[in-house]
Amino acid sequence: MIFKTILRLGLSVLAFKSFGQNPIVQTNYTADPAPMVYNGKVYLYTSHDEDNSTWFTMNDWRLYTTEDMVNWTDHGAVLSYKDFSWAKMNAWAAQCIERDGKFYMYVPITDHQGKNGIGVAVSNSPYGPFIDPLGKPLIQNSNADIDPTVFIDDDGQAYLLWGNPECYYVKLNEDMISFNDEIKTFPNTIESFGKRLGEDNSKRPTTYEEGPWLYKRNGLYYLFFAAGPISEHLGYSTSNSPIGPWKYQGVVMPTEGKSFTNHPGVIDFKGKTYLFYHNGALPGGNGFNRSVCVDELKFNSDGTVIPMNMGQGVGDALVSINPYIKNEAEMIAWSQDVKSMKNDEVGVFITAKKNEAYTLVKNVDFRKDGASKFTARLGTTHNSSITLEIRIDSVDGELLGTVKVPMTGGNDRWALVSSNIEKVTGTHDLYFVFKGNVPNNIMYFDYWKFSN
Ligand code: FUB
Repeated sequence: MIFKTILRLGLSVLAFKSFGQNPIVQTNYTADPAPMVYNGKVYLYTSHDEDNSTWFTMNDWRLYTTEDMVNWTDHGAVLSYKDFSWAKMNAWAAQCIERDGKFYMYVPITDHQGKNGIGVAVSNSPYGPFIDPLGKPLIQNSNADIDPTVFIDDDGQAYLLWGNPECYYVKLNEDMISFNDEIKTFPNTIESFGKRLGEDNSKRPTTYEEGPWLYKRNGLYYLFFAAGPISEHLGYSTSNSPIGPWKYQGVVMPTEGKSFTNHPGVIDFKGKTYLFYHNGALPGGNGFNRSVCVDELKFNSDGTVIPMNMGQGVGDALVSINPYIKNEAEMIAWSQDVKSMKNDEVGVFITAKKNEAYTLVKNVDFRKDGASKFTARLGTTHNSSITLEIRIDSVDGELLGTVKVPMTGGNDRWALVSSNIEKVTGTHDLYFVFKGNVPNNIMYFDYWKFSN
């Protein structure tokens, strides 16, 4: 008993100092990260590569949220190109911004005539529903109308920037869905965006390629972008104004990670700056099956960026998880062989695809009093022995309890199951391990909660 307590104490200390986990979403392929900070939370909007894509097959935009930068809750698709009456396809890189309690999502899509354009959809909540107020593109300037980034300066002026192979910009009106100003292009000079190397650069003289992201720090404006040649790296330029003139500053992140595109998104959150990007690092990953990652972005004292490589992700959670409230099964720090899905019955839930699939929730604080009971909403279509194991600190760590999953018959039918467990106190990483000797779709899992 004493040995067990010492072991647990040691493991619970280890749980505080842990390694990060990139890519941050494993339950779907995600790309083109667009993080937004609102009311103490990060809202991460992503585009979505459909499974087994061999081209940019992308139909909707998904949302993930976190308060601790480690456990990400999946809210499923919050907008689709189908929500725009004029759109035919291509839900590519988007960005959402808040103004006066409303949320504006700028999206590139292709219309029924095959022309690209940038639409806007508006919601009263960051979770949607988002509605297209215009019924037509906000911007239809050229076929280069992709990859919008939106930024509101301290004086209240909003700017929309976008484009490949040039970067366009326009000042938005206060309503965020119209503009009076002329659309302009940043001069595509070597001084602004750096000399493009290694290929015929007569058409694309600079490194600027696509995916602009406007960001301000200590009065200096940064334009991060995906840069060429060929397989993309991330570069950046700076200016004293959000509309240039820009001065090229160099590479932020070199080309790496099994995807020929990359795409930056930068935010400040709880005292640190984070760079979101994508690669092809998940199993089955490549240039059309991409995954969003995040690492801390650091600066020199003169404001220049310290170049970085794709990293491990954020290691230490910024706050702990409270196990005594209803927690969604789709709040995940890491997972294996799990897919997230959504239906009208329960919203977003997860499906364990294979025997020994698991999810990890980091930094769960059971406090001094501890927990001795576990409750979860579950289901399976199999009537053989399907179980959910509750373990701490590693996937084969101490077993707190095993729950038998009742056969409910489908993911539209669920059972609430409670079970006594070994008492657990203190802070731990929590693993849910799904077991069953059936070929696929072992079980469904909607939410969980501990009690004492
Ligand atoms: O995701 C489709 C396209 O790939 C985006 O628009 C580009 O930024 C690149 O990431």
